[in-house]
Amino acid sequence: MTTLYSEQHEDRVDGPDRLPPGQRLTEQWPVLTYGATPQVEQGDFSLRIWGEVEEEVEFDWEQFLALGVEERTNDIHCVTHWSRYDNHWEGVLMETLLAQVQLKPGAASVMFHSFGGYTTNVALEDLRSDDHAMLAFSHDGEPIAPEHGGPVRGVVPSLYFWKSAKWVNGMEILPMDRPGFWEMYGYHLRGDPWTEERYS
Ligand SMILES: Nc1nc2c(c(=O)[nH]1)N[C@H]1C(S)=C(S)[C@@H](COP(=O)(O)O)O[C@H]1N2
Ligand SMILES: [Mo]
Repeated sequence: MTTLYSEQHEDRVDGPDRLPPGQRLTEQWPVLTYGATPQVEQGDFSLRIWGEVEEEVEFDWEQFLALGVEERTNDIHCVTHWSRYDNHWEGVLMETLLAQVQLKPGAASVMFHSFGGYTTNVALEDLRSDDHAMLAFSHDGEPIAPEHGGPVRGVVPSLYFWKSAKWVNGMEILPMDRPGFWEMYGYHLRGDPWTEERYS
């Protein structure tokens, strides 16, 4: 009985349905930042959405929260082979954010911009088909720590975690995918963990 239970348990936790190929589970939450951690207070926060939109918009902290807060629990998969299960996030869904602008007909992709200069691109189709994608301000019941991207970070759990920009302050709508920071250094333009789109 004991053996059977633990086999089932392992299967549930580590099974191929849940852990993408080439990944290992960690209970820790590693910090992966290129460069220094920008110190961003809630009062410094603003989010601008611009580019292929009829009219650009900008939200401060209060306005951002007033758009509507949702909760999601999901797994994150870093291209450096660690995965972490059951991250509980609170934030504003991408769907809600994108509904704040009228996209021009040619809109195809979003470049996330961060305090400190980091960028990463995600196709609109991938953002829209991920109903967990959001800009989050809390993780496992706590405000997101500065080293993990607080006050506000992207969470796009259907793609490798480098697509989840920390310290987000802008979403630039593009007519086509353009490589962001890591993508320019050879990371994949899309980054699907299930088909191991690690590098291009
Ligand atoms: N602004 C910014 N966002 C970033 C990064 C970064 O260096 N700067 N690193 C990316 C990478 S490579 C990963 S794996 C995750 C790591 O997030 P964590 O440090 O919270 O684990 O953030 C992503 N978002
Ligand atoms: Mo990463």
